[in-house]
Amino acid sequence: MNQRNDRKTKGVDFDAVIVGAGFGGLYAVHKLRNELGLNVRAYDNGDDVGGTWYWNRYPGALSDTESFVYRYSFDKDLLQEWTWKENYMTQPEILSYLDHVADRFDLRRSYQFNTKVTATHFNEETNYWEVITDKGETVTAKFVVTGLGLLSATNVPNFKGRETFKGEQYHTARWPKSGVDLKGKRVGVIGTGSTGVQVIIATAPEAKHLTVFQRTPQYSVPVGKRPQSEEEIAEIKANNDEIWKQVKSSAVAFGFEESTVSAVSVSKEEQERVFEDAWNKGGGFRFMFGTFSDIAANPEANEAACNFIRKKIQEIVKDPEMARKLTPTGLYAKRPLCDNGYYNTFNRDNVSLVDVKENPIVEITPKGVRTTDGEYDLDVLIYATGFDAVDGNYTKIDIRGRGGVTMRDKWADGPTGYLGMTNTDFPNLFMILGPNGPFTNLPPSIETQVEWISDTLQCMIEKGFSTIEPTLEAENDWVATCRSIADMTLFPKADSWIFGANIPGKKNAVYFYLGGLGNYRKNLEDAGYKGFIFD
Ligand code: N01
Repeated sequence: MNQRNDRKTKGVDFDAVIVGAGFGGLYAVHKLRNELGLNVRAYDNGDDVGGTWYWNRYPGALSDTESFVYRYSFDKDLLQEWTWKENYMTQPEILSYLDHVADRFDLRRSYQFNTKVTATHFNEETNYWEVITDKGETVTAKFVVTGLGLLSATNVPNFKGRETFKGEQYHTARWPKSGVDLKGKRVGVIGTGSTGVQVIIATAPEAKHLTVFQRTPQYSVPVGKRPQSEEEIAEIKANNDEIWKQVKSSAVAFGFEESTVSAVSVSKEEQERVFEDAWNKGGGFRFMFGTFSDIAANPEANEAACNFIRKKIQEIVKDPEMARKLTPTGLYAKRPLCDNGYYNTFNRDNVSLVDVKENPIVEITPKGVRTTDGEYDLDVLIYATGFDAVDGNYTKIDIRGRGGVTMRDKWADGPTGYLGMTNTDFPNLFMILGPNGPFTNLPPSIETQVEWISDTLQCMIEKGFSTIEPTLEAENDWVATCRSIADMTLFPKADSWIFGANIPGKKNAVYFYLGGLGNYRKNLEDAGYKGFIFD
């Protein structure tokens, strides 16, 4: 990086605008304002902090990452003072953690809540971004940092007659703050992904009757939620340095050692023993990555894991027809699910399962859901139908870079992001969890990216640069790297949001760097600022 002293500083409202008040946005405010001393304005559409955990208030919402690593690691005192009760945290607990972080670092005063950023345009004359909100305000900033989350643009399938339903209907990620009374009601849930599984388990004991509309069954293993004793927590806190060192050098960053043993190198009995042990310990990522090294890469190893889970489903679910419908037949190659009694829920008398692949949904009626085999009367309909992930959060905003090029156009063939954070033609725009970033337990990846962004800004300020932008060549190379890593796994072979396959008409692309957090961090270190142009 060469020294430059003609940095343009006049007439700008803020050094940086930060969008989002989840894990990413909050940490960015802390780093940029509290540590770098920048003049920062932050926005969030919600009326308070929380991001994903602000919006996803549906019953049963739980992090599927263990409590001790579902947090920030940047502050040793914060790690010591904040505590938890169980090895997994529910949505209200995570929200209160983020609330505490916001108070502790005085982050709220930089936020304008209840405000949507609707557009942001780069002005090539000034090298500033103009940021426009739904409150009619336009501000200018040298840098824009987006912490929009991976999963914030909700997907509500365009079923015929949706607006005619006379009962209540909610997407899980737009659950009312005041809650929804499901007691004694006829409830329907569409969708059986991570969210569906959680909401189904929590709703069944409340509802008079629960009808689950399932299109594709998924493999799920027990989460293994349990109380943690004060001694266990004290031991974790005493070992934080080693824990976070391990997390940041691991692949999935879930706080366990990934296996280096191939499933196909051991006997069937040994496979069974290892799977059983992981089933009893709990955790979806632990089952997929902690048992054997090749479950997500080798079809034979994958099939061994599938068979183990299929057998468990058959053992748990008493009604054979229900068990058949719940048993997946395809690969175990989506983001792995875990649950707190999912299959057992289908042994309840008040729960029924409708296979909407066999009998597709025809329409939503004033009374409920009509499939090709009949009408299901409902009081409440819950859409656990997922998200227009990753780029869906960005293309809702009118983002324009050099020459007025829009992000929507740039990403017409699938979204891209050099190192998962930056884009050619969009100088000084940093995306936390942008396309082609790491696919892991998210807080440690978020910290990694925010720290890189903050270091980069500091470096630019010290050297007097006004813009940073990746070269197209560097961006293309990174996307090719992400593609070749993805192709070494089975993930692209299963239809899921990870490759954009869940949204009709969405381009199937590589949305993530699947090389793991340790390797991602090494890439950032090794790259230095190779592939970037500074001006
Ligand atoms: O969304 P999904 P999700 N007709 O896209 C079905 C994170 N998360 O919200 O599989 C009928 O996985 C769809 O069916 P199919 C986590 O990263 C984390 O559940 O496409 N059904 C599927 O069953 C996760 O991976 C936690 O055939 C339709 C479901 O809706 C990510 O969020 C908790 C349909 C959508 O599943 C997304 O999970 C919850 C239609 N037209 C979520 N359209 C944690 O624990 C869609 N479906 C941290």
